[in-house]
Amino acid sequence: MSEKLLVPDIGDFENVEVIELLVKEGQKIAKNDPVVTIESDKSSVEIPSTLSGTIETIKVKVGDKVSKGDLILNILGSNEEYSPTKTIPKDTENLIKEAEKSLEKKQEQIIHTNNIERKKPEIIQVVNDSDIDPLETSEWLESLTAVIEKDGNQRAHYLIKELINKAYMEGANIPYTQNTPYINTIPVNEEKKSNGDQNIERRIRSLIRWNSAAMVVRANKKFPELGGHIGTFASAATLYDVGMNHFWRAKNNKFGGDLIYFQGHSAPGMYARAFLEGRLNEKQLDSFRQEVNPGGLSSYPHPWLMPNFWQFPTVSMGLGPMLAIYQARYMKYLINRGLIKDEGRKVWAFLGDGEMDEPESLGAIGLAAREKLDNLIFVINCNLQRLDGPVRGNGKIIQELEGIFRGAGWNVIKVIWGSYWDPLLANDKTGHLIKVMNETVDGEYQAMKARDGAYVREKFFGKYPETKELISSLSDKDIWRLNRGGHDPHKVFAAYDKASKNIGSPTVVIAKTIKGYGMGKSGESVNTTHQTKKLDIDDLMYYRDRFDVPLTDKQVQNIEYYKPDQNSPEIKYIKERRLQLGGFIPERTTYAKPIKAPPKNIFDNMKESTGKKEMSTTMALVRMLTNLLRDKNVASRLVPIIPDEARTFGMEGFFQKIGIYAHEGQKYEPEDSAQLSSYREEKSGQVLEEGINEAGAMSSWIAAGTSYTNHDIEMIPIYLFYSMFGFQRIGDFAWAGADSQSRGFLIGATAGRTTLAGEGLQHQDGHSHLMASTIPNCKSYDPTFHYELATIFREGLKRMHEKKENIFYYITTMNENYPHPAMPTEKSCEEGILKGMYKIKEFNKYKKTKIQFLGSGTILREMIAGAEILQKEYQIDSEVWSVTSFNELRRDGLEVERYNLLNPEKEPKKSYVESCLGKTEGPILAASDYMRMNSDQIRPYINKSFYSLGTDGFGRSDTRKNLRKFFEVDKEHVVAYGLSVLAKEQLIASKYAQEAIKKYQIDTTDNNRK
Ligand SMILES: Cc1ncc(C[n+]2csc(CCOP(=O)(O)OP(=O)(O)O)c2C)c(N)n1
Ligand SMILES: [Mg+2]
Repeated sequence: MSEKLLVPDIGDFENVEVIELLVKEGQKIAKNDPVVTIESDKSSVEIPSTLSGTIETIKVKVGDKVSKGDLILNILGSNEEYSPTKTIPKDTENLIKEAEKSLEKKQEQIIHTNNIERKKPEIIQVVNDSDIDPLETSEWLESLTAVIEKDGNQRAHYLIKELINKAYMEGANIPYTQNTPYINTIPVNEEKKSNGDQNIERRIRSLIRWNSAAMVVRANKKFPELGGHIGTFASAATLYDVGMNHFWRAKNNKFGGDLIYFQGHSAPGMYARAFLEGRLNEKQLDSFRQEVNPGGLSSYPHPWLMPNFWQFPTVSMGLGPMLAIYQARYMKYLINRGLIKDEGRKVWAFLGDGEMDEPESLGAIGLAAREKLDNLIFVINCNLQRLDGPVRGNGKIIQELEGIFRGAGWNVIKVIWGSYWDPLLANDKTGHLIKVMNETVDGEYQAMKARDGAYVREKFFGKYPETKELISSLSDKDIWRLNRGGHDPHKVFAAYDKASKNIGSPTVVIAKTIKGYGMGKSGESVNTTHQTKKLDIDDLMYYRDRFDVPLTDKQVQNIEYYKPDQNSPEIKYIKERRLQLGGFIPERTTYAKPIKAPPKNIFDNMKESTGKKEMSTTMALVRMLTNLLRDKNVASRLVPIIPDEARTFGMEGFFQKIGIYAHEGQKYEPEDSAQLSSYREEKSGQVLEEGINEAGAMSSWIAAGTSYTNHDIEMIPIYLFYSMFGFQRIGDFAWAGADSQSRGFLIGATAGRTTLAGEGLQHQDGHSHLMASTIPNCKSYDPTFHYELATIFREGLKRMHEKKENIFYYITTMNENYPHPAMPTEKSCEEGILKGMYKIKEFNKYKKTKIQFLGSGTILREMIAGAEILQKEYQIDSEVWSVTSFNELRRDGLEVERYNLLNPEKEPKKSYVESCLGKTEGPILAASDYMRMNSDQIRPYINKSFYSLGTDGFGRSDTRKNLRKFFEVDKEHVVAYGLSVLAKEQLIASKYAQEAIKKYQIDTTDNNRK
């Protein structure tokens, strides 16, 4: 039976152009196969078939304008199929009225229920399954009522709080409150015991401690400028060791591996362990922070510099927490999309308590809870100190963090006190010990650990007679031994065990430690601990004795490393543990298969002229992405990432086509469900719609861009953002992404200082390319025409995802609509586009005077228009060059210049710029929609007079025309400046320039464009 396929509801658009027919008459198609692509002035979208069958007749052709309800084609389908004509609500008005009526009814009901007279509250006998003694319950409730009546709510609140605290201390599962007392979350009787050999683990830990400190001290003895940290790892050694010995599973051919974000400046500890494991040798340890010669160890975790070792750059504080959250989320995304198996892998992130002050550190914790990231564990090392002093001198960072994380919906595990405190807490019958613990602020806790047992006896236990009494039988030494939770392997083990078994929410382990633990007077718990990188002999002796490191005095004096024999129980143990856990950590490997780049002709439609049809490069990009989604190798690997701007960029068609990732699917019917671009959320959705969160979007981009190593699957992230809110906002993440060797595309959309017209100062980007140029492995391009964009994009896919080059692309696209010419047929054009410039037009009529124009982005069109005027009105010839990347041209220039200077006797090489412009006639005038510095970059590589125009200064809102006039990058300025340049070069009389300046009413005063 013949059915009609009509244009569905396409939102607010009418008369939308058909730009592609994706099917032929006689062709068999399945339901949901796209049949045509339509394009409004803002976006293009495919219309899917609503039934399967054979296409009978196609009723539209490319170029037709269609609106909702128009007939697209007839299809011969079966009767059972859903008829497309039925997909459009016939009588929307009636539907709305019906819906409104039913709402009215509901409201009436609500009002009615509200009118029901409320009874006075009375004590209700609780009768349910969990109440084993209702009588007792009612007695408790009666007592409470009596308290409220007699002493008021405050008193009742106090009593409830005391009851909860008491229940908590007895190990009861208490209801949610923001804060719990200042004691461990896991009661002693619920602590899971480690089956590790504690003695041997302590010995191993001591050696790691020693070697890690020795590495820093030796480096600084040789070169005091190198720096490094001892105190941080000293405080965190147990936190790492327990993970390494018992929890963190490495990647191997059977398992994908847990992902560990190490705290940046604890790196020496990781090297020291790798030394014992036999992965690093003494020579390498001695090259700590000396990376210029091969084999040196990076100061901090830098995958770029140690590509087989480090996985995640973390030392710029605040990035690690966000990257870890989005990594965990991305892992679930890959699982939910069926791209990797769910193997119960975890993401662990180690953070400093000072680091938690970075807005980024806490900025995404809500997302982690919302998305139920139970594959994520934060460990916050609360040594109560940062660089200058206490993290919270007058407060309690652990309690503060507990409240914040608990409030956000995290599972919080506090590890405050070590096992030596257990008997004291058990004997604290009056609750005074907990009272002192709660009352003491971090500044005091820190000061106590910088002193001794006698001080603690007086200042801490001395506060109340009850607490004084509690420790009366303990010596000062015993008191000093009362350890903090983060230094007690039993407590840490129990916490990690619980954390890794938690289901339904992310976990944060908040561990209390001592900064510079074991460093004694040289740097334990003192404000200067963070900076301590030199230890004198006495300090080293103390450190050795403190941890029983088996070194002689002489060896200590030489600051020797200590590594037991290969067959020693320690080395055997450490290796055996890692073998059990699947291999070494950290380690960076990749087994991802390349993605075959799409065929060369995939973007062929971008090589043809658009005729009179106008479109923006942003639209061209969206068209290209639509094409890519039809390529079977690429389609599933694309990860479109958008921070709430899909509609701005005309990408809303993607919502329906590939869905928005939502870990719980879509629990509601979207308001626009009848429309073609309906907001469709799905568990296996492909688009990462990040909301207004550029840092989060960038974190997702990095997670996807490093999929090839962290998940052994090559993915193609493409993050589209408002170009002004790109590098400027997330520059540090971009740097970390580069360090991580992320592969993918960053698209600075609505780019250009004068191209984004009305939005004004904070929106108009005139410098993102300069920022991009600061990142060594970032290739940035500012294309004007669709074929340039297509050439660059395909090359990017090939280089990054097929050839696996560790580079990434930054491409600006614009929102200005204009016609696009056909791609020039010269073979050199493609090479030129990729290298950074090619000749796009030549005006050669008069053969008298010539000028070279170099234009980039939309300003290239102003230059072409200016060149036309110059020929027509002034008989001046010109050559116009499209510069797709001043950054790439500069990089080439730098390399060639260096070669020529260092090879003075060899035939000099030519920079690409010189090979293009060396033999041309006339001076050069370059312009872009960015600051002059953008085009000025290539000035040194041209042996000719060079002038540039650009958009220096603050942007402001106005029309494109006015803005280009104001910033002096419109065609009139191109003409006037062009003439002036020629006059200055004495190629024409200056009166022509003067006349043009007058004619175009160019402001010659200092108009102060700031
Ligand atoms: C964004 C950023 N700002 C500043 C620093 C310099 N810095 C390195 S460590 C540190 C103090 C860290 O304190 P904390 O997070 O408590 O770590 P701890 O060493 O105490 O474990 C600072 C300020 C940095 N690495 N990154
Ligand atoms: Mg700290």
